[in-house]
Amino acid sequence: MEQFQSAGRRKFIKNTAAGAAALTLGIAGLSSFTSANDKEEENLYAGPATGFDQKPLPYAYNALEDVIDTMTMEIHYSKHAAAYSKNVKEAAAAENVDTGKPLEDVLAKISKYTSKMRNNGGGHYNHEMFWQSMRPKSANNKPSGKLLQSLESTFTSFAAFKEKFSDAAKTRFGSGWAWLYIDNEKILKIGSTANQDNPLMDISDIKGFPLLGIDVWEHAYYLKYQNKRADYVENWWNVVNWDYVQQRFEKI
Ligand code: MN3
Repeated sequence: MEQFQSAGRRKFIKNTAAGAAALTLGIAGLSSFTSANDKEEENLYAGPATGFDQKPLPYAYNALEDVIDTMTMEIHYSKHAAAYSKNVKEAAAAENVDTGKPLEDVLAKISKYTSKMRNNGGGHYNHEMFWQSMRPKSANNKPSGKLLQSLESTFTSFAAFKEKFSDAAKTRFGSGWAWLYIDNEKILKIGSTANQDNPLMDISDIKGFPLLGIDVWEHAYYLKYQNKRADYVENWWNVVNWDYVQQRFEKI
């Protein structure tokens, strides 16, 4: 294993298929190649990595109609989010970023890039995650298993977790996101960020791996809810895809 523990070897691994596979496997896979000194490199990945292109929406524009109206979903996905993807690729071309590599690599060092990269890289990552983290409304929608246990032990109950997360979403001033994330000590935390920042960014006040985020920009809810952000947040719980959140949780 000696050879795997040098910085040179790590760089080599990151640039090969084995390195890509290690990233895709997440921490468990990556840690088998790395030493205790590599924590900084390990702690932000829970693959599969995010690309720079927009993935197809995993449901129809009208699939969340009770909670998010069709027109909002269509404009949000095909205009707002599409623009973030287009613009982050422009920024990548201008700033010599290889778009074949994970977007997470850029976000972790976003202080070294332009505000165009920060706003659009964050915007693209956040929305790619947001679409996956929702699904059509179901009754009694809640997590299960280890994720539920962890939420209950950290926040005392699932209801208390929801209340705290909702408060973060409702009180974020102006445009931004509220997050459930795991910090670098592996503790579940709730927080919010302005604009398109997220906990992966080195410039963020809250740092860690995001498990669940809600978009509280007015473009996410204004057509249906107008100024009533609290109603949007309350309804949104009905469409959270807890299976997806659980997948992210299990990979970190
Ligand atoms: Mn948005």
